[in-house]
Amino acid sequence: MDDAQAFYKELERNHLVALWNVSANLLPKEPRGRAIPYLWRWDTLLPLVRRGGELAPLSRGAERRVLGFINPGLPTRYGATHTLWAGFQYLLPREVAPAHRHSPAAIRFIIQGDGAFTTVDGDKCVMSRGDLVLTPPWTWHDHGNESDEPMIWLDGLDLPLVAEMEATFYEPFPKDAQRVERPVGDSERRYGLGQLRPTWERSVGPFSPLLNYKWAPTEEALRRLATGSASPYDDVAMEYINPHTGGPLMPTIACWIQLIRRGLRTRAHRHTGSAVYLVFEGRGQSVIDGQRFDWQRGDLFVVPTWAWHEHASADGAEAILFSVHDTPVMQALGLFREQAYPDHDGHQPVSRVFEG
Ligand code: 1HN
Repeated sequence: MDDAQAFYKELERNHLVALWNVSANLLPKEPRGRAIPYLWRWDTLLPLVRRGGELAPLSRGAERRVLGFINPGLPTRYGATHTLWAGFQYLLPREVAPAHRHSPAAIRFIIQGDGAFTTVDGDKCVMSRGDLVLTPPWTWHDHGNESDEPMIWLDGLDLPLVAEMEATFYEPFPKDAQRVERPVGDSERRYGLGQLRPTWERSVGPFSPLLNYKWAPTEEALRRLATGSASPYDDVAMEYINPHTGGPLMPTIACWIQLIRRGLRTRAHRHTGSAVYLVFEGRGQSVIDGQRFDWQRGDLFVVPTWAWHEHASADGAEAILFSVHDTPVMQALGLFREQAYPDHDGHQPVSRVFEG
């Protein structure tokens, strides 16, 4: 063994590294995400969700019937992207998913059904298709289904990020369901119209005090905005806001609702931060890093960090996308960057079509 080899061996034994050997890995020219663009089809998901309903009863220890999306580039991370958990949750008529709380933040976006609820710190939020319900960190939450139909919703959590920060806490509630201690939909009563807020209320932490963003006003806002010009990269895209600040819903999670108008094709851009998209209505396609993903109602796809992406609705059809983003983290840490696709009028050449 020559001197140099002996030196590097000794470094290893002492848990040291020579920066000059690894600096290219530590400082790549630009982010090299391991998460890959991917899509899961509703037609594949629905039968699996239903089989879960037949096979897996809810109990303490198995408190949620959720199929989680695992990014194939990150098989051990339990996330749809490196920062975001996404899953489809299934709740049968008269079932209760027992109350608990945790430090990861969660959102639910209702895909199917009408008449289940989530109680968040004693505030009963009634859920119907298109509603967005928040459970900020460390709030007690249980779900119940008082309707005669199974409910399906998208869960989005900052779980992989919080795990990486080694800040995960969890606690079960002593009973299955919380007592409803306030008028049903209390946060909607106080904040639900969006353009006004009670003068005497102060924000409690950096979380939105509105816990249920109902579909009707969401769609109305989208339709109003759709009558004029919109974003070249996202068309008619709106962010759900914290009524105290006008900022994102939570420090780690932003949510968007987005209309891609009939026959419209956006330009490509890329930015730091990853996102999970649910196709709420319609059909279309996205090109992500040169790969085309054709999608329709109920499909879910992911855009990893720093990936070029552009969206289009199918000929003759509009599309509505709901999405969950980690961009507030990038913004808060001064790491947000954005770049427009420079060539071909802002459109990527398509080199592959996703088959799944
Ligand atoms: C969770 O608590 C819920 O409360 C849903 O409905 C999905 C995924 C990972 C960890 C906790 C819920 C979850 C979760």
